Amino acid sequence: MSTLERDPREGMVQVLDEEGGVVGDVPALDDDELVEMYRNMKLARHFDTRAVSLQRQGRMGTYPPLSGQEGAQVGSAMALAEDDWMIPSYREHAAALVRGFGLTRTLRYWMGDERGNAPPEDANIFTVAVPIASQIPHATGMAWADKLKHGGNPENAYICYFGDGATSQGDFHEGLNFAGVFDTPNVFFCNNNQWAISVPRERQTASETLAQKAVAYGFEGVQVDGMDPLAVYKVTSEALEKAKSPAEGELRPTLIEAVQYRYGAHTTADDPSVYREDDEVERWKAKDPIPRMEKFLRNQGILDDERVDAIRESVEEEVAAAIEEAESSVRPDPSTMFDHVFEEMPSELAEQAEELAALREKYGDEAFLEE
Ligand SMILES: Cc1ncc(C[n+]2csc(CCOP(=O)(O)OP(=O)(O)O)c2C)c(N)n1
Ligand SMILES: [Mg+2]
Repeated sequence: MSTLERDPREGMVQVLDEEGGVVGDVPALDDDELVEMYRNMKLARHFDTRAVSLQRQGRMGTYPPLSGQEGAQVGSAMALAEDDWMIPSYREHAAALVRGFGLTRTLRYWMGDERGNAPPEDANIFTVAVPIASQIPHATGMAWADKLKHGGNPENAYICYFGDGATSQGDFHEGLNFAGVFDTPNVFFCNNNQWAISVPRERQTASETLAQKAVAYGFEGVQVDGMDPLAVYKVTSEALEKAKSPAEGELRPTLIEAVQYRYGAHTTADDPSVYREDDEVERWKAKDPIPRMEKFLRNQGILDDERVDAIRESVEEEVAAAIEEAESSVRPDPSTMFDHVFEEMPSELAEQAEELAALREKYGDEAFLEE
């Protein structure tokens, strides 16, 4: 039986327990792919630590940390076929790097450089979405377009990421409702990290699970341990497969609720110590996806001290190179901030652009720089 055919209130799908022991069916990945999964999570964790530190040093404007969420992001992104599409929120740097949206781009974006918001031509990934849940109807629309273009048989699947807080937005309802009615090839991937800034999961909805919201839209909803990358990979693979080739009588869309935790602040502009207790964070750290995967790989004889050290070193080098590249590129001209908002610039924005140009002319750019 597929892991999707369960009651969405039945509990989380798991493959690894918190000690890295096997408690479910291990998905069919070869040793190299398993090591790649581990390395991607290590890369994301190290990147995250460095990015927070860059922001604290004034080398980056703001940044939304992802530590704790690597298992959900890497496990799901690795399940995508090359031509499938990823529609992210603003915290999916780890999923994005798996999709070919490199770390340098992510750094540039959070350094205020719009060039960092341009996906590479050959990577099927959409731009970062900051307005909560706005990407969900976009993802449904993209999937529906694929279906219409191919005579009712869509070629690709469309995975859309959003948070627990996003499930309270109208766009969530509209996107999922439409997907059910038009039977679009979507995977709705909810990163339930327990908090929407300072609003806890239990203040978000009286529903027992977020996964069960799928029942009302007529398709499957499943809860997965989001800190178990193998369980996430397995559930996401099945959902992507169903999106493209459903069985007779089955609807294409799935809602996945990946239960996990954000260890850090919502963004570097937030202070979580005012709304949550440290022991809550410590309790979730005991479920950390990285040591869990490492123990599993060591038990299987796939990783040893030497390989672990080599991975750590290569990850550190890769992140250092991305930072070097992002910081060494010429900073964009401030006037470009008006360029990519609308196809045709509305008059208020044109006025603001002119005002900025006049001020620069009058005082010189030096006057705008901080000491
Ligand atoms: C439409 C909209 N309303 C409010 C905000 C401000 N805001 C930014 S992030 C956030 C919380 C989102 O929480 P969640 O969906 O759980 O995602 P997470 O940040 O935890 O990944 C809010 C309210 C916004 N960006 N967009
Ligand atoms: Mg959240």
